[in-house]
Amino acid sequence: MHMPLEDTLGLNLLAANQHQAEHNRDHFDAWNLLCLNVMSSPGAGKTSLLERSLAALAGEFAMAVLEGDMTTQLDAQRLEAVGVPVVPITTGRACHLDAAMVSGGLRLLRQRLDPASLDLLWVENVGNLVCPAEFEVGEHRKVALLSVTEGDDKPLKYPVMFREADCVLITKVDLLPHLPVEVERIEAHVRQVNPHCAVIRVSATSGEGLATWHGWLREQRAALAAVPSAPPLVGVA
Ligand SMILES: Nc1nc2c(ncn2[C@@H]2O[C@H](COP(=O)(O)OP(=O)(O)OP(=O)(O)O)[C@@H](O)[C@H]2O)c(=O)[nH]1
Ligand SMILES: [Mg+2]
Repeated sequence: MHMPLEDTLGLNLLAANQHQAEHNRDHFDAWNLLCLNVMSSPGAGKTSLLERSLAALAGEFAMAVLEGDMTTQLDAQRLEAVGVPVVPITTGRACHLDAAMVSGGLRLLRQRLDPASLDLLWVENVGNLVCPAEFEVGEHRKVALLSVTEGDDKPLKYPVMFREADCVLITKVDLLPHLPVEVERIEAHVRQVNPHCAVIRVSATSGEGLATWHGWLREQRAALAAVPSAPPLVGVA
């Protein structure tokens, strides 16, 4: 059977990305560093949540951020202001981060600090509900945000990201009293495509749900720490 050329190229691209992603993960494992890939459609509240979580967890975990954005460094500046090291990754025309871009970001991060001194590495992906889910970057956990303003049908219409997610955060729940949407229906649709992920309602504005979200993070960090660490890798990421 002949496969169209564009399909073959697409599969090669994904296979090459997967290879690099596994290489990145080997480094994260050797550094005993939990890497989280934070994804959502534009404006669902990734940076706002990170501002709150970085500030809340700074005394507990050593953290850094790789900040993916197509053109600006606005989000990187917002997160630097919290006092955490941030490496901006400008993707240009690309609508997602890939594993090679994250590897490049890691090289820049290593000029500033020793990643083995970190507990958590956050990757804020480019705002897009489709493409980031197709490209692993070496993360241990995928966190997908879905704001209540997006409507309750999005998990069904854009299932890949929600199917892959380890945790789905229903964001901006402070706005629920003003919207014709039922949060239970959003959650039911998430469950329909992914029965096993954690689903947590949060608001970066009111702080609702943040304690539960941070509890989930602590569990993931503890689970990684419980795995015996890999032997140190030589060479750059
Ligand atoms: N009411 C309310 N607004 C929020 C909340 N979280 C974020 N916002 C607002 O939503 C808008 C987008 O938030 P960002 O944190 O920049 O969203 P983002 O997902 O990082 O956006 P991109 O990086 O551009 O994809 C901003 O105006 C925020 O103030 C929330 O919990 N409640
Ligand atoms: Mg952002």
